[in-house]
Amino acid sequence: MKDAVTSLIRNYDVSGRYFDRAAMDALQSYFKSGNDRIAVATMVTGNAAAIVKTAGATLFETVPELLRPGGNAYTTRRYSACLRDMDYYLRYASYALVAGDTNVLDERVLQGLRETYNSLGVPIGPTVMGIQIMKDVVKAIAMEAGIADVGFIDAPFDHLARDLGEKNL
Ligand SMILES: CCC1=C(C)/C(=C/C2=NC(=C\c3[nH]c(/C=C4\NC(=O)[C@H](C)[C@H]4CC)c(C)c3CCC(=O)O)/C(CCC(=O)O)=C2C)NC1=O
Repeated sequence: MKDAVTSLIRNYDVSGRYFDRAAMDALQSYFKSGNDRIAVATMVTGNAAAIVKTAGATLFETVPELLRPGGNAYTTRRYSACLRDMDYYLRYASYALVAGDTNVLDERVLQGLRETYNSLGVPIGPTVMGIQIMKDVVKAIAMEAGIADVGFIDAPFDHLARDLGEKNL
């Protein structure tokens, strides 16, 4: 598992280079955003159930077929599995936010996921939509809490969405 610092070290070590200006800038930007990253992770931890619930409600409002007979989230078991998956995405996104790196998502979440989803008929489009909705909810909470630049929150959610979405094409 990698984070912003170990990724950078690895990249420079591969070619036997000392850290240069670009590396120092990257490190500085990571450490400068450190307090905000931890603050957002704390907010996610404290509001995880509510975030998943809100995002799930919005998703099912937008794509009501999911909950109808024939829909993939139809039946209590599959509905719960869907919300559980959203909770996985949120929790791992909070790890990636703190790490400043999306590697944890590749290793712990995305590996083999598309195959599993395809074999169970879990639709990718609405899953990606659910991830994007959670991103918006987390950003709104962070903005409300006074975090000036919430742009760094995009990365883990976009990584999940992109990886799931693209590979399905
Ligand atoms: C931590 C890493 C990790 C992930 C990501 C994960 C996902 C995951 N989601 C699954 C199922 C599922 N996932 C969904 C999700 C949805 N259905 C929809 O219509 C919605 C679009 C969507 C919710 C947003 C559903 C309904 C199932 C059950 C499908 C079935 O059994 O028929 C399964 C199959 C096994 C099971 O049911 O538990 C896995 C492995 N498991 C993991 O360990």
